[in-house]
Amino acid sequence: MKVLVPALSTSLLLLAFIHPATSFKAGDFKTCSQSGFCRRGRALAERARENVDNWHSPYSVDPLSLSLVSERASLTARVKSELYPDIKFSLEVHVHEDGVIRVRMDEVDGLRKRYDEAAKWALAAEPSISTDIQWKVDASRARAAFGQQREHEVVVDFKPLRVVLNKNGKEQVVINGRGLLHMEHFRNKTVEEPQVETEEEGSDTQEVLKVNPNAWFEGNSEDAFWEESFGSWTDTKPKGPESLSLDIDFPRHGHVYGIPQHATSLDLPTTTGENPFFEEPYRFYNADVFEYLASATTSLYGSIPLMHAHSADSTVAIFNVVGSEAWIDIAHPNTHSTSTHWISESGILDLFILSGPTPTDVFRQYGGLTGTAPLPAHWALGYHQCRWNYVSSDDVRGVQKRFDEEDMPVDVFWLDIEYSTDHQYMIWDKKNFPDPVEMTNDVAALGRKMVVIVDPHLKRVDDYPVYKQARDLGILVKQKNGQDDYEGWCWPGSSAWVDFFNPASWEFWKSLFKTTKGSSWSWIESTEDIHIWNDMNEPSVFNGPEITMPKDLVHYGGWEHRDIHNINGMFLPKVTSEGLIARGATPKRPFVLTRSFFAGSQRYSAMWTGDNLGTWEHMTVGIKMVLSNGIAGMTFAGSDVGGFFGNPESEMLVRWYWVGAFSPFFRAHAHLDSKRREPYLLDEPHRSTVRNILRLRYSLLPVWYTAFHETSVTGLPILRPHYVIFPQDEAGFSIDDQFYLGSSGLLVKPVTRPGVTEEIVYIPEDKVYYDYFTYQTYRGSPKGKHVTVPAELHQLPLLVRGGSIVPTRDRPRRASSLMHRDPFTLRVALDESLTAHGELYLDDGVTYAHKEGHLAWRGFSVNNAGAQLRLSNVDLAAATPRSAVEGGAIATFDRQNAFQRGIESVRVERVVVLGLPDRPKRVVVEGGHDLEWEYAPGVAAGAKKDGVASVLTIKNPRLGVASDWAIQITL
Ligand code: NBV
Repeated sequence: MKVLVPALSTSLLLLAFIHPATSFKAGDFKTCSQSGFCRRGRALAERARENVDNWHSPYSVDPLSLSLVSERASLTARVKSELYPDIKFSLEVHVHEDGVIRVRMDEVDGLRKRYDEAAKWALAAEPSISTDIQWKVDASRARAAFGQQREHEVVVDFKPLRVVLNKNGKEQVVINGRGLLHMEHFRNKTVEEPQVETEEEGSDTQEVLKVNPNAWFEGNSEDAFWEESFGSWTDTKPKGPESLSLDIDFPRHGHVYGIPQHATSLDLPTTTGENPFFEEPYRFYNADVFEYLASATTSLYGSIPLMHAHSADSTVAIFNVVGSEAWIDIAHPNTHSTSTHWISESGILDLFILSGPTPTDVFRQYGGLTGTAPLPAHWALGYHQCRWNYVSSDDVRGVQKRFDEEDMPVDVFWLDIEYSTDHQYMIWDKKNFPDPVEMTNDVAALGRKMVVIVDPHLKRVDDYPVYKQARDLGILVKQKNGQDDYEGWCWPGSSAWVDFFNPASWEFWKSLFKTTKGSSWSWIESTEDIHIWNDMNEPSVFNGPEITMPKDLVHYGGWEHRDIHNINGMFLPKVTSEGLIARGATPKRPFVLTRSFFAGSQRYSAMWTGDNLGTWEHMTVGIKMVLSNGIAGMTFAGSDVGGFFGNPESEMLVRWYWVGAFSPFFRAHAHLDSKRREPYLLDEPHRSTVRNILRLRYSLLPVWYTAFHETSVTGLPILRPHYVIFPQDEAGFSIDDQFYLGSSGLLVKPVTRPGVTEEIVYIPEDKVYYDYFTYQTYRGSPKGKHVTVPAELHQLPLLVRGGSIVPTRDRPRRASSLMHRDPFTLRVALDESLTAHGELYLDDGVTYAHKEGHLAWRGFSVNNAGAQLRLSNVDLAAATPRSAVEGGAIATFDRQNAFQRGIESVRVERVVVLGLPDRPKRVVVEGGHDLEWEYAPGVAAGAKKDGVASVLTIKNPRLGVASDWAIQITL
């Protein structure tokens, strides 16, 4: 193995001299008070608070303008502001078939147009507006009831304008209830000089300052209307003020979650009100934050404006589709209600109210709007080994060799930016990577893949074909004059960026990934085993304000960067993944990892939490961030194992592997300056522990894949926080350090502190749970219970919920692709009534044949018929074909599909039944032979006391994993 230094020197130099930050600097990014529109928004809220008795919203609906669209639950109306009687606003309220309400408001016939395309990019499809819901209108309001029992009702109050979601007559979501709605209208810059009038009174001459009559609402100054400076930067604001302030309250919900990405707890802490936890509002402004803080409301790399509001009675959500910079204040007027204030810089109001009423309903509704994460390639769920950088093709080969020598499973090797010549992505640095295709083939020969980085900044040199073509096509982001290409500074030096809002860029970008020669340049020095990592797509611009693009740059359609900043990052992975799908003769599932994202990004890519630090705090908050991203759709998520920056000591690294093994996306990564820390470099016993962790991940791949299948259909997150599974258990509402893995029944509590030997796990229900490794039982209680579980470094608190059946593949393999024909073990964790249920989803893991029904989806159940337990394996795909794939495309399911035929010989090799009350008398295959088994007596599922559970092991029952059968256990 050669260890090369030369390729790194450029980046080290750039890092030292160009990257603007050397550690997190608060001054690099704006606070609310440094951002004009946020300042104005917060000041408005402050005036309302100070003037609460006289405060009213100046906005009202003109009842005469009301129009109801026949046959559709749509209402449109004119809205007026008493502040500016000549300015017109439009309002639309639609009720969708699935219990979602859409509220849109825009300025009509204004001097300019507000950006109105955020939803176009976020939504997977245009929602269906209900046709069987009627609006009822009287002089003061319009209302429409919906839901199975018409228990929900949306009310539009006319004066002042309020939109309310009621359930059983009680307010759940109130928009503009506190009168903070303010859509700043477009105006001309001719600022009136403050006028001074001279009045004669008696003999004295008095000077009276004419007070702005709207000052009670708007304030008296035109604060940062037309220009704003930050550091050495000046943001020219050619459109003037156009921000939107909006209060959204949840009078019956004491907990709010979501609005990723921020490094905070899942249950979002307050930013205003009495004793706010944070002083700054949550900020959305996708940013490359160097060494971000482990607890802060500052922006990070992605923005998803989805917020869940939760109580023991119901869950609702709001999805405020805004693509510009935005800030959100949260307060709890009391323990059972939440007030929020959203302040965004530009764009129309386009707000979805998701009526729930359960978390599962909210996930279905949000998945219906923005789509679900599609089923990924199976290999993408394996272990990914990354570092900045593996410096040569021989380095890659050497790392692969070491994994194999140490019998450590791994699926993917990654290449960071140094594989490229002068950071011209897709152009190999031939000195160090002389044989990229052969290198990839050497990796692929052992059943593995490569992921290679492609950043969005293009080196501005004519001999870089990607740049040259983009420039010649005229698809680069433009300067504020709208004509000239924008030039910024990034890894390659002087750089340009493709404007992916321009449809002409899409085919161009997609065609780059063709591995065969065509009419234009494409990456022929790559193979279909290479997948893509998109970094720096916030976009990161080293010499730009807040390390990104100036807001007054111009994108396709004449929109300013300000309007679309938070959406921008979503396009690179979108178009890249489409390119990967299209590159071969047979479409294959792409893997793209993105750092920046917006609502809907889950349709195209996995994400990771960026440049975390190798600290316990970052390990801890990474789990919370993955949970939070997951509830907002970005469920294929993880954080860098080991921490990007720093050199974690062995204990921390091992704990981080436990965390990673229970993250949907499992990748170790390290900064250029860090010491090599591949797991085979660890000393014993840590090396063996990590080997076992990796093997555990691989043996649980059937569980992960089944969970990904479920998420692709339902939108439920892979990692499920407590409130999602136990929505009525108040004690679980703030828990974000333990979680369930899909519907598998596995409950995980990773250890994220040093020196721990045991950990307290919360069991939220009156059920028996089993230690996954030792079969020790832990009984909950109706009110929930904390139990102490061993958690030394080689151990993980991993419990199986009684009533679950967990399918695993326990043969250690060096890569997941070698497991496809491996037999299964079923771990049956009986509940007190001696029943259990589990699922297993399988398909080829690579192509889209599953969408044509080439799949196996099995349901395992134990039913208790008195003296006999019956473990059955049934076909769920045949029973509910429409739920078998994302989008419900399969109408009838062919049990003889090619995939099923291909796995006819794949067996269940072992069944382990935990918690039987007694040694069985007989174990037989229904209608067939006696089975070989052994029994270790122990604690029964229904026993009062805890101990090691009884274990029945059925050996090699020789039953097909995808065929119908039943095993009878006679007690
Ligand atoms: O491409 C280099 C790194 C990458 O390793 C990391 O994962 C990204 O988050 N990249 C950021 C740019 C440099 C950061 C200092």
